Amino acid sequence: NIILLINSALQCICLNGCFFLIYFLKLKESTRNQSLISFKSINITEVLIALFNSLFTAQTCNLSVDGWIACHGKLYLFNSDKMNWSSSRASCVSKGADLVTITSQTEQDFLVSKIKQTQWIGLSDLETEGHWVWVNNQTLNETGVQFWFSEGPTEPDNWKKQDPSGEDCASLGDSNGNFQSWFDASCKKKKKFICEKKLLSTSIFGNN
Ligand SMILES: *[C@@H]1O[C@H](CO)[C@@H](O)[C@H](O)[C@H]1NC(C)=O
Ligand SMILES: *[C@@H]1O[C@H](CO)[C@@H](O)[C@H](O)[C@H]1NC(C)=O
Ligand SMILES: *[C@@H]1O[C@H](CO)[C@@H](O)[C@H](O)[C@H]1NC(C)=O
Ligand SMILES: *[C@@H]1O[C@H](CO)[C@@H](O)[C@H](O)[C@H]1NC(C)=O
Ligand SMILES: *[C@@H]1O[C@H](CO)[C@@H](O)[C@H](O)[C@H]1NC(C)=O
Ligand SMILES: [Ca+2]
Ligand SMILES: [Ca+2]
Repeated sequence: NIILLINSALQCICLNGCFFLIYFLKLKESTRNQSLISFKSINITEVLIALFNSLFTAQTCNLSVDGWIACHGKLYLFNSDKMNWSSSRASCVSKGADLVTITSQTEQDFLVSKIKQTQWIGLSDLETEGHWVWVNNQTLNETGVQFWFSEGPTEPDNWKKQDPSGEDCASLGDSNGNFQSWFDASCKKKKKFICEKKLLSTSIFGNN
């Protein structure tokens, strides 16, 4: 895990215009000039913080860590296996993650830019029909953003023609190429899915 992290940090440094190299060169230069900063004063904690900051603030959001894409302090995995919603969630959990929660326009735009097919997200109304809850138990009111399909027949519609038990799981995109919006679908359907985990909690302080 640490090696992956260092790898991604190095990748990040390069993509960020080698700010770090500059940082070190400046440091060396100032040592030569006998300024206040001496080589002794390098604080490894601060160096690490700077590394991770550069990883977080990466604007490209396409830095890959062992298949996971780093973006604003989170890691996303776009799974190409197709599973039903609960198996998709279990697969994410087995990787120390969970299905993705979408909590901002920025996050929605990032995910939309990455997909070419419908994907399960971590939103369902399995417990109470019509009451949509994220896998972290946050409601749509709490997160303050929602991107249900609203052109033509609006979603969620709990459509019962295919599955009489209705539609209790949410996907980003449908099979008709509407990747900008959310749709409710039968939880039994097999779809690709997106996992999400926090970068810091798993990589630095993590249990694995
Ligand atoms: C290194 O930097 C951290 C964060 O700024 C600080 O808490 C810590 O005391 C510093 N350590 C040393 C040895 O200066
Ligand atoms: C990252 O994404 C940007 C725009 O989406 C693209 O121009 C760039 O080539 C990508 N970089 C890598 C390393 O994939
Ligand atoms: C969400 O709620 C369920 C049941 O109420 C609980 O088992 C679970 O631990 C909660 N999850 C989180 C992330 O709080
Ligand atoms: C969300 O907020 C709206 C408007 O404030 C309210 O009518 C609705 O009952 C709330 N829904 C939930 C699930 O709390
Ligand atoms: C999801 O798929 C798993 C594995 O194939 C199966 O055991 C489970 O019953 C399915 N659940 C639903 C709701 O379709
Ligand atoms: Ca439903
Ligand atoms: Ca629907």
